[in-house]
Amino acid sequence: MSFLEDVVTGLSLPQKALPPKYFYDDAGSRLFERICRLPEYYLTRAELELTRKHLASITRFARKGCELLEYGSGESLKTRLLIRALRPRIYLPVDISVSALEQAAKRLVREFPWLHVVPVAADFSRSLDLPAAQGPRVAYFPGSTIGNLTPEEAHGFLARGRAHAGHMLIGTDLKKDANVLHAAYNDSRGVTAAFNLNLLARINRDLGADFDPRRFSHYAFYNAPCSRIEMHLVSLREQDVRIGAHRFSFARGESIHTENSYKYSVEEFRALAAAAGFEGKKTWTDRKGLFALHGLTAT
Ligand code: AVI
Repeated sequence: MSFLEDVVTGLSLPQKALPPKYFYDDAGSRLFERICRLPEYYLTRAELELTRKHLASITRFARKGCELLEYGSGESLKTRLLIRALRPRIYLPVDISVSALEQAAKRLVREFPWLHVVPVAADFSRSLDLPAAQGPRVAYFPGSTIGNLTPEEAHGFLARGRAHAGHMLIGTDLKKDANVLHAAYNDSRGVTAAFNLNLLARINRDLGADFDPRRFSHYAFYNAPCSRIEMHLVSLREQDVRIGAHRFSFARGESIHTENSYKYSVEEFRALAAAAGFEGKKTWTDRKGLFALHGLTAT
């Protein structure tokens, strides 16, 4: 489906919704980088800390000289740590954005001249066409990005991944005090709010819509029964918005659901992985028990 089709379909639902993958235009990607450095957004730091701390054990699990597949363009510090430790035979970053892939690949080759990078431009939420593996392949999916999928989508992603890799390293955010979660998605500097509202600016620019972002506000809360942070954009008044030939009416207080961010206990994520054909062999966590990296093996 095209961006327009996704937007029109999402805004026609009884609970209006937009797919979170559209957050990441240039401005959105920059805002996300700022989120990762915020004091309240513990996820990135906790995952980096646990990767540093357990690098030797992670390397033993993934095995030196493996083929390393990464869902994402491989821009992160964690990826560099893994590449240095694993010395993969080949590194396959998978990303929708060709320019992000090219830039990341160039930087990586500059830093690791011995590295054989094979970028794959594709949407990893669908099936992937990958070069055949020549040896053991490990798929790396850091950052709790799997938490932005519903558990059903995460199951589908893992089950499809079985065809690509016998081992997986998956980062998931752990369940914790709802106040800590609330602060991480309602930062005091308003960067997460800007990230959420940028979606409307992108729809205006790319689809010629007439959203007034000042008439919407960022709203994020922890939905405990569903174990997820929900992000919404709430209409501050009754209003109509045009997108090309389409018109959407908003009641005052009505929201667009823009993102879910699921939080899993170690046992819950292992059960999800088991149902998709992977055994949870290892779980590494940071000192404070905020974040987990799972080492999975296909059964
Ligand atoms: C990319 N993803 C794991 C982030 C998360 O925490 O769910 C996206 C994000 N949304 C708001 N802040 C960060």
